[in-house]
Amino acid sequence: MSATQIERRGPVAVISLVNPPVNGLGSAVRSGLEAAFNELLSDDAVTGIVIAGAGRMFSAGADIREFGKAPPPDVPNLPELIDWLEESSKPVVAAIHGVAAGGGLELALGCHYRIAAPKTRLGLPEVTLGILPGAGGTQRLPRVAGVEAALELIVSGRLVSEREALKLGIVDEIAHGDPVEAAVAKARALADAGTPPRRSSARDEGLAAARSNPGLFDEFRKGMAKRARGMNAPYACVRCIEAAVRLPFAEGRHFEREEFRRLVDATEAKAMRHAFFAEREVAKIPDVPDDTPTRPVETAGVIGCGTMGGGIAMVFANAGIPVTVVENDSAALEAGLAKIRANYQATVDKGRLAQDVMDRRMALITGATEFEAVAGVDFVVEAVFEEMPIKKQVFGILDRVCRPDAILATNTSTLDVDEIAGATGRPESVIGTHFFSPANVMRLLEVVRGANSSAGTIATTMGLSKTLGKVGVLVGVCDGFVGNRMLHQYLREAAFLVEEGALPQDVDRVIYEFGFPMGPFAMSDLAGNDVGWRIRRAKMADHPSNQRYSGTISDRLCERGRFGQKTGAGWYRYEQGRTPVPDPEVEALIAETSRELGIERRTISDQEILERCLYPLVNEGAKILEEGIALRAGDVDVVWIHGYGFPRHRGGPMFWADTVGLGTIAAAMRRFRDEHGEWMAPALLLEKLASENRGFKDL
Ligand code: TC6
Repeated sequence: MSATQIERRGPVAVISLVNPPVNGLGSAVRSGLEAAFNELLSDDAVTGIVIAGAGRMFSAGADIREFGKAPPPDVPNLPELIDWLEESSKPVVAAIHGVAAGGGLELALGCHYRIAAPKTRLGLPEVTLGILPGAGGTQRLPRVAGVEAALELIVSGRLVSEREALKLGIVDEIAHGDPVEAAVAKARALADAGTPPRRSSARDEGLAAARSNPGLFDEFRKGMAKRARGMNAPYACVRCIEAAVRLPFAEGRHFEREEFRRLVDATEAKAMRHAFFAEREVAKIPDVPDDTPTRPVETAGVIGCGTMGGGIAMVFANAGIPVTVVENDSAALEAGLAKIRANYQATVDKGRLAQDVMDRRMALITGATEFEAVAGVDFVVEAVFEEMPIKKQVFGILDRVCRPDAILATNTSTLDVDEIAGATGRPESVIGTHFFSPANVMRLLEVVRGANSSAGTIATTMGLSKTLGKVGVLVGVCDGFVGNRMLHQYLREAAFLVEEGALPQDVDRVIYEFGFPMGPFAMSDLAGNDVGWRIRRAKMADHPSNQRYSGTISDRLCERGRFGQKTGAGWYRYEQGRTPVPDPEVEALIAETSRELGIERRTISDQEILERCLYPLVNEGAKILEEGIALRAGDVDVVWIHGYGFPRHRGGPMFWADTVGLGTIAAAMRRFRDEHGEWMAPALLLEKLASENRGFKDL
């Protein structure tokens, strides 16, 4: 089937893009458009043209899979096609439904008039792929919607609703019936009236305000500096919009093209493309085919209404799934429900949630103090204390009271899912769902596959994660699963660096500059240092006496009540809210501890900080792949991007490791092992790939 189709409706021709699932504007579509324009622009019987998308949407833009590959000969590029279309003397109308993103919206901006269906999302998200709207988007959008709106939309990559697009002038009309029919009628009316085509490239009104406000761009750059640190694409977007104001259209388009070319093959764009595809690949599980029968999840239960349980209940309610929360007694239940209400209320107060939406969500949450209340639900998540005997007891009860086909999930972050499943007579229906805190905010969900979890249980849980708006990543059973197991390496080395000579603020600065939202010490202060303290004390007996202990300073901080932000002091002091302030008392404690441990403090370079924190983390990722705990290197990357703030523009730890070179990392790990101890020994997989000159991407 051709990638474009032409249908004549009287004197108006409708060109449909036909490239499922998202009508990506790949070479076949572009060839089809070229042939269609050739045919229709020279056909005197055609007085107007409509461009529409077949299937679910108008178009999700350029075919991302084609980036980095040479296009086949004789296929026109998208910017040229759009310019050609815009030049048409016949009216061209876009009939937009579903999504018009990236090149899809750029194509529509090349049309003379745009009609959108209700529930359409439009935008230029190229920046999220490390590139810019290189098919005229940075030149046409500011002319159509104004410079300030264009800056905000292009630099954030945000998609807007058709209503917001109408307000911004991006679409001209919202269709209440079939958008194609409305577009055909419009094209016909424009042709009949002989209205000259209104070309976005020739519009000037959107640029006028910026011309009289030359400081606008510097101001905008200042505002985005924090969010865009370490990235090139957002700045290139701004430069192009600046060029739109400064230069005639054709020169601006040329400028945009050059900037686009520089970005598209750079590591930043490759990393973000990798992240885009890895986020979608996580849903594919080799031994759980797409057609595995799943069971519908229409009702849910959550056992435990503490911080995690309450957050998980909100996740279900936010997705419109009625959820019953069970607590031990009515006091705990009331406290848990009150916390949920307060959480929603805070969002309403910030203007980010409508009161009636909050009310509807609260109405979906029912409290109970008896397990029987979840007897009829489809999916139960247990979120009680992290202690095996309690978990086993809860699962024993759930097994007894819940319907035989219900799925029983545990939110454990450290315990053995198989042992928990063993407390039931239905281990095939037991699975781990490791939510990250705050559960209603964090997008990552580690779905922990037990030895006996059935394909149906896995498929249902992975499908549910999508319904819940989460990125579900399937992982195997081991201590800490994927994320926390790797985190342990990172936190341990950060602590050692401080014992050896760095200060918390040095380590945090290096990690922040690398692109994480915060460094390990600021993060520990946010999460609460007492959490790790409790775990360390519980595991103290297991700590090998010949292995260096990383908790000394943190233990001492906790002994002084320095639990972090919540006590106003931790690794830092917190005088005004959440801003960490380096504390001489902590520095004295650190110096004293180093002395006691017999460590002579030394100057530690930023490069060493980065390598010591991140290479062992990558090394653990290699072990995780070796053991089959994660299915693919990309899955590990998705865990770290969505659960721990690993900078997306670096593609996740495994992708980043490939860009550093596995030979370099393996050599550094060998050196660390020799200097520090066996725990730093390179993983076999890392050594193997390095010796073969391959990367994780080649697995
Ligand atoms: C651009 O336009 C640059 C222009 C300048 C040029 C000079 N290309 O996300 P889903 C695949 S850059 C290729 O699950 P949804 C996706 O991998 C582009 N493939 O669907 C998946 O494949 P799988 C700017 C694409 O309904 C399948 O389609 N545009 C593309 O949840 C379904 O995708 C964007 O950044 C693509 N452009 O969400 C928009 N898009 O089944 C990117 C999707 O083999 N796309 N696929 O795994 C999206 O944000 C979303 O796909 C969506 C639909 C919101 C359009």
